[in-house]
Amino acid sequence: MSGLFITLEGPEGAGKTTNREYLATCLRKQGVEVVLSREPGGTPLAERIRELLLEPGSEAMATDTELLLMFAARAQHLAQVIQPALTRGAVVICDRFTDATYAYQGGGRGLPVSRIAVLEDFVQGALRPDLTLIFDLPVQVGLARAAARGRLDRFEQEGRDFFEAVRRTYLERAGMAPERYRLIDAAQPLESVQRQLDGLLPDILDRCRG
Ligand code: Z5A
Repeated sequence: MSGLFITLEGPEGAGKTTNREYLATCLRKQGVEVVLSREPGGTPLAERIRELLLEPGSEAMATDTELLLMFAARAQHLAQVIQPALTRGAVVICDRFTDATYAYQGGGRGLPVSRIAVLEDFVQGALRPDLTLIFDLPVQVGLARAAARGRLDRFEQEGRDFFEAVRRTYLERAGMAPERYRLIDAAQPLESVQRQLDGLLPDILDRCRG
């Protein structure tokens, strides 16, 4: 038996956290076992790595350090949570995964795609998400939502160009593999975003049963 691996992606303030619960509730109503998680994080050890990554510190973090910490947290998360859940046939919904590495460390920080791809193969083997929902919205809308929450983390302190590159990278990746990606217009009011998710449910349920 093997489950279904769904990842939620998008720039800041796109509504992934808000909508992952909604999606999980819809699937659970249909009798599906859902495991909800997030990256970086998802296990106690990976959550400690997350703190290192998000906390604005006095020492600047080297770009390669950031990349390696993302994949260190991912290796732990895969071993402890994602792989076991998929093996027993559950649906895993993960708030960010390796597309975020391509978008933030690749697009945002400018690291070569080839370096990320090497680590992706090393840490994940052949595992890739079955379906990736990209919550897309204009950068300034997402940043305004994030700013309204108060204190900014280490990534949220980046400038507009960084987040434009992040968004562009997500859209480019979605364009290269349309069978895996679904774009959600996340600038719409919440009810409209959830209607878009409702529209994806039949396909997701088919994939669960397939
Ligand atoms: N990162 C990385 O660089 N490389 C990697 O490989 C990975 C991650 C895996 C994780 O922080 C950071 O790590 C992230 C990328 C980096 N960068 N940052 N910052 P995080 O998990 O805290 O950050 P996030 O994933 O961007 O979460 P977020 O900013 O909270 O965005 P969100 O989860 O998409 O949005 P939300 O929390 O659901 O909603 C934000 C606010 O908008 C909230 O007040 C909502 O009530 C509101 N909202 C949501 N939807 C709507 C709609 N439709 N209308 C109006 N208001 C809305």
